Amino acid sequence: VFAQQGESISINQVGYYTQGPKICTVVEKVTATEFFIVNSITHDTVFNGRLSEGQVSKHSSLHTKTGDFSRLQGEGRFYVYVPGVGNSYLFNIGPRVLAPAAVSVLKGFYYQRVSIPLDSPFAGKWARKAGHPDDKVQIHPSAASAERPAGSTFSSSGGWYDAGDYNKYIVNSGITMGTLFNLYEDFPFYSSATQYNIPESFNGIPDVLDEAIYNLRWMLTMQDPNDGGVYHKLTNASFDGTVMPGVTTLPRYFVQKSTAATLDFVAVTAQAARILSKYASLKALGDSCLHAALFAYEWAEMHPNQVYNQDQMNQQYQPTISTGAYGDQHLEDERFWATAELLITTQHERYLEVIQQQFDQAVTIPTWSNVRTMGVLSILRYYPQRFKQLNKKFFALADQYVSGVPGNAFRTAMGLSTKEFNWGSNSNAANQGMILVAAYQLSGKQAYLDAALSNIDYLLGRNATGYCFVTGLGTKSPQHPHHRPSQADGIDAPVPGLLVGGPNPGMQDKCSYTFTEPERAYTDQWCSYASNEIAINWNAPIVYLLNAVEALQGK
Ligand code: 9MR
Repeated sequence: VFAQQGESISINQVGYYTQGPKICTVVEKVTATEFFIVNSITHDTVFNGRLSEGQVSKHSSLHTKTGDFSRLQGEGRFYVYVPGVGNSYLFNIGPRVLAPAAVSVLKGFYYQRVSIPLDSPFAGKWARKAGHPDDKVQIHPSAASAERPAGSTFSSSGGWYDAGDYNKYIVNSGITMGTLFNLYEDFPFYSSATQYNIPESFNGIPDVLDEAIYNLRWMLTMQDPNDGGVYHKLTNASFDGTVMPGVTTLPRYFVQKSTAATLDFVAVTAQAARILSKYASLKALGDSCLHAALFAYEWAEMHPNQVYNQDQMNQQYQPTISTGAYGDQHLEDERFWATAELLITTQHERYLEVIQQQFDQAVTIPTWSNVRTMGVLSILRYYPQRFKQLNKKFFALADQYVSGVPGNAFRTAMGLSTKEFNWGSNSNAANQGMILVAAYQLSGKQAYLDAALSNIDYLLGRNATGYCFVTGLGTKSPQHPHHRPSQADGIDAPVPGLLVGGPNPGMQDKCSYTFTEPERAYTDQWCSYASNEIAINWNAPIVYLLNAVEALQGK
């Protein structure tokens, strides 16, 4: 009876807040009408409840029933028992139940650091040598200028590896940094009080900023000091093999400048400038960030439409580059975000003219290619009442997410539309959570926070795959992420604290998937870069979300 089974009952495998909503999902066509919550140590049945009517999920053929045990407020470790089905995995109930998970996902960034060794006091068994030094990066012919001819080399050390590969992409760094900075700006007190055991802990600066600064210093080196433009990426010509960081010594290149990268860079450095200036020891860096932002903005004004088109570039220049493109034809959203951050940091109202034109556009989920909502979030943070139209558009999106929860087979905001199940779908769930937290902060309405928590439940196991999608957390989590260090390090457990991409019916990697329906198209295999890779822009919103809800518990 007490055997652990798990598979047919989906739960948040980490845990539920004592005072929060608590839901489990039976993922099977069952006749059972009741469920029980059992204490895993005493085996006392501490709660019994009725299962909902069965339903078929919108995004697969799965039949589900829902059990709501929100009224159970005891603390401890429990499992769900459903007669005729079995037991769920174990989960906790407690007041700060997500704190370790919140720490773990931020620590995930530390493990992505490129040019310094990860020492065992911080990295534990995943300690490793420094990765790519990137001290002699070549100007690719596509990026050549009179001052910086092709083949000339410059240092561009540090930063985070983007994902399971070993390249560094400004566009994707942009949204990632903005998201981490948002955590700091929304919860400065919590951020200052929370430590993650990184080398800079105890230096008087919040760890989340220390971590972000490691990447910020790299980003600054991606700006051409001669004209202010920013290189789109720093990359190998083609992806490295499955080796540890720092093993390969193939040439690394700065490729052509792009408007998207430059505007993302503006947004990040402008936001950094106002944050860092609060700390005496960071004031100098903050000043440099502001200068860099203004210089980059000038470049972007002079080059409003320099799209990064890798295929076109490859027809013109050698060596051809086959790594992640992060190409983006639509630059109005980058312009909006960059200008919004400049407005807030400098208070120059002339920036307002640029962004005001977009205030009545629909607010959408942030992605690396559409960062407009990053600007919206910052504006709402600093001017919560000033632009009514923008508020209206913002809440329209948050309300949509809330309204989707009751009908969803897993009672999550994730899954309003099947389109959300795309490459990196888990970042959609996390970014929706970030929007919902902001809606809660602005309105004080509990429904937004509850919906945000529902997406945490989704990411940590209450979903159609039964996986807790963060490495190292829960009972059943990815063991074979498409993450070169995890695959090459000879350690069984993958590097912890990393959110995998998640269900993606596109299945572009051509791995063999057991299930192919939108919400189930996930496979825990190394080959699956389209569903099982990790990436900094996916980790950042779960860092935001888990830390935000922890911060709100303390209130
Ligand atoms: O996250 C990116 C996704 O939106 C794209 O559809 C996909 C294909 O272009 O690329 C993803 O980003 C990858 C990047 O190109 C290279 N590093 C790994 C990233 C995550 O898979």
